[in-house]
Amino acid sequence: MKDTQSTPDKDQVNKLRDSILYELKYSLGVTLLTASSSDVFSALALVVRRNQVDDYFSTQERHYQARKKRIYYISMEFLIGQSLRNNLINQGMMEITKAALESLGVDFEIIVRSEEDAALGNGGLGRLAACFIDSMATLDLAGSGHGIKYEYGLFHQQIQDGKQIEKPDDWHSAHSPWLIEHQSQAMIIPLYGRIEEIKDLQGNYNPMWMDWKIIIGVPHDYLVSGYNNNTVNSLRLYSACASDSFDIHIFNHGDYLKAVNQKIASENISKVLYPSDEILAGKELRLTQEYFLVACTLRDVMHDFFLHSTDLNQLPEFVAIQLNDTHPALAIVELMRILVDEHAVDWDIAWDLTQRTCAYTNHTLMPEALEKWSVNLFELLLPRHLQIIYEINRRFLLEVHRWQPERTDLLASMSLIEEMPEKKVRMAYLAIIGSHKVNGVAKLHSDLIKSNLVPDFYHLMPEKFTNQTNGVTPRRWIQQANPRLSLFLDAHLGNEWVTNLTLLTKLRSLASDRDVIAELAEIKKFNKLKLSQIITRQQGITINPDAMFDCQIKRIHEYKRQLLNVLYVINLYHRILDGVVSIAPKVHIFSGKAAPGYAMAKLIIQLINQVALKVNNDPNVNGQLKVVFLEDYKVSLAESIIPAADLSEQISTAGTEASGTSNMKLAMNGALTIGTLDGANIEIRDAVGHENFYVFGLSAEQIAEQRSKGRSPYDEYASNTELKMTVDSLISGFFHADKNLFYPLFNMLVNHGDHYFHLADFSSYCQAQHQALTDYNNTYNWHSRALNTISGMGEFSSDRTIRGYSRDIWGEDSLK
Ligand code: 26V
Repeated sequence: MKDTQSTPDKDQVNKLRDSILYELKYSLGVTLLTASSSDVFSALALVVRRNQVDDYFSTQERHYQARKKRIYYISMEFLIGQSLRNNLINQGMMEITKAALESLGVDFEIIVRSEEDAALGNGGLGRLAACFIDSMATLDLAGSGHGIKYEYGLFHQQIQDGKQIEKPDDWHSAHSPWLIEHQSQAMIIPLYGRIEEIKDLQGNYNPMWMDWKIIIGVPHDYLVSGYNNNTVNSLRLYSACASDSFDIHIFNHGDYLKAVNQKIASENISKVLYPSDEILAGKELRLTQEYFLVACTLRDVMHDFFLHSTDLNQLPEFVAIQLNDTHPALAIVELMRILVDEHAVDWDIAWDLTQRTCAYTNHTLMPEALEKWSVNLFELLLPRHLQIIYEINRRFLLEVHRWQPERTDLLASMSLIEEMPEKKVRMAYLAIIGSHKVNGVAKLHSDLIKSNLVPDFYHLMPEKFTNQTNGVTPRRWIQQANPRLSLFLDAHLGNEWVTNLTLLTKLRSLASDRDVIAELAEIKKFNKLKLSQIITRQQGITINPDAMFDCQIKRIHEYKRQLLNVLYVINLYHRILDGVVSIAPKVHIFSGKAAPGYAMAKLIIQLINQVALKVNNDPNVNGQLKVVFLEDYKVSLAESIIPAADLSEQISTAGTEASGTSNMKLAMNGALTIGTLDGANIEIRDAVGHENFYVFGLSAEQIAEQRSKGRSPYDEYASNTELKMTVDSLISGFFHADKNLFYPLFNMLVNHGDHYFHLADFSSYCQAQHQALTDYNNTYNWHSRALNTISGMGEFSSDRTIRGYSRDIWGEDSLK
């Protein structure tokens, strides 16, 4: 069942309609009359899945016959969002489905919107993984994602009295029509236990991992369709299930209730996704999750490999394992254990094979986000793996010594084990030495990895370090999110842009065509009207759709500087009240979640909401300025905000945002950017033209210099009257009766070093904002620049990124 023409074939439509009715009746036990929207969604999804299954088997067979190298993308997070619309687009079923639902008298939009987001990720890192599996399938790579089937995804955010409240996200995965459970492929994962130091028959040291407990991993396949190419790959999500013999001793001793309790505890492993920025120290469950994912994936890796070969020396020819951050870095150790302990491969050979198979992507320079796990915890949970890590480290430090015999300090600073204050395993170092490639996610970030994060590792093995600038899938972020823009692109470029995004450059020749610009302006207006309706529905705030929509949508974090944005809003508000400025109407839209334990980020949310309350209800503002905080940011909400944005806020302190990906999504949809020279912003600015990017603030180099020299935020505050007035209003009672409420923010800025340089960048930010607002008055010119922005964004497709990984890291040559 595929769309072959724009008006779908009647027989095909009827066939699809019958299939939907069949699934409603026989899988869901309802009739059309009694079915809810979510029943119809499930029935339709089952039909779509059936189509995918056929393509899946033929793809697997084809890849197997071609002896293609298999790519295993291991990630603790896959932020999928909704799948129905995406699968209909990629499977070429959109028009038929619309017609079939219409013939049933069912509203297509209502059905699509009734799907719950699969929020198995925190933010950029998880969404990147989701874009990558889409691109791997579209490029017909034999690439699968491997993750955990969390029962609870990222928490839902509610705003009560301006404050964030977290609610559990039970996404009913047990009933998801997209997941195919494979009980018959369940695998046994050992944990805990002890090491018995014994010798084998030849008298060689042969330690045995004994008395372990058992967890069962059950794989679930979520099918991933490529765009219009009949390729279907999979995302394998493993859930943990207790074994009857989880702790055989307790059962044998007859303590039934204790044994059952332990069973329940072991099922907790796949219960919930950890929110990022949570302090992980002592979080045994998180380390267990990481090992569980790695152990299950490697069972699959070895199983698939042995279908092709029994010669383990060929492993790197058939297998590439990509580690999405250090979270799955234990794959390196698990692979060593499998090779050395289970297959008696010589250590040096095993190490060479492991390095040639694995590669590691770093996603952050923030020291607090670098994983370190206590040695004691390792000892308890994974005693054999700890031994292997020690042996890897012993050999590595010998190499360091041979490299720089004089520099004895390196033996401590480069060791996989941090000694003080508590013994810990440095996961990033493990990932670096166990991989043949280490990549950053934007040029600046990749340079900073080499110069600041791990310079000694870089000098020891410079050939390992590379860059792969992030990208996003145009199927979801243009075609699905912005159907009108998509039609506009089809009309002016033909449909090929969907898989060859660099064709967007052809738009440049249209940037002075008044009709084309009017068309683009109309599309933006339509998307803004739609978003205004969502805002009114959710917040009861009315928005002028002609106002400039200024959007900052991402996790709330001090380094991303939502606070800088609010300070500007406060300043603008004061200036409107003072009658100093009369501005074009403007709406500042924020959306994003703060980690539940991150007090400062939560306070920033509260500040945004208090400022919104005051500004939106002040008659003196006269609707010139509105502030909106949209609650419960998620992929599906992003799809509504992004097409409606005029200005994209990418204002992190230079040198802190590894890449950013909302910067790409917003620019592709025609927003101009206001931003710092950070992450991928630098490459975006070069691509879209400097005249379409409002750059401001200190550079990463200047920030580093000021950090080492020392600066005085207090002087910056005291010497700038505009800034002082703005910052003082945090504690004047202007925005909240409790003057002390926002004192921690004031204190952080003025007395506690303003670690993220809000005060230093404030004036330059205000200037850039002012320029953008002035320029917005020239409507034609603005939309013409929006068109130029879109035309420059071709290189930010995740297809380009995946080609880069294939070529430079995976050695997969089918794409050449
Ligand atoms: C840390 C932790 C620690 C606590 C447990 C859960 C958890 C989950 C994630 C993280 C680190 C997150 C790192 C991250 O998301 N980096 C982002 O990666 C994006 C994709 O490369 C990139 O665009 C963003 O700039 C970068 O912040």
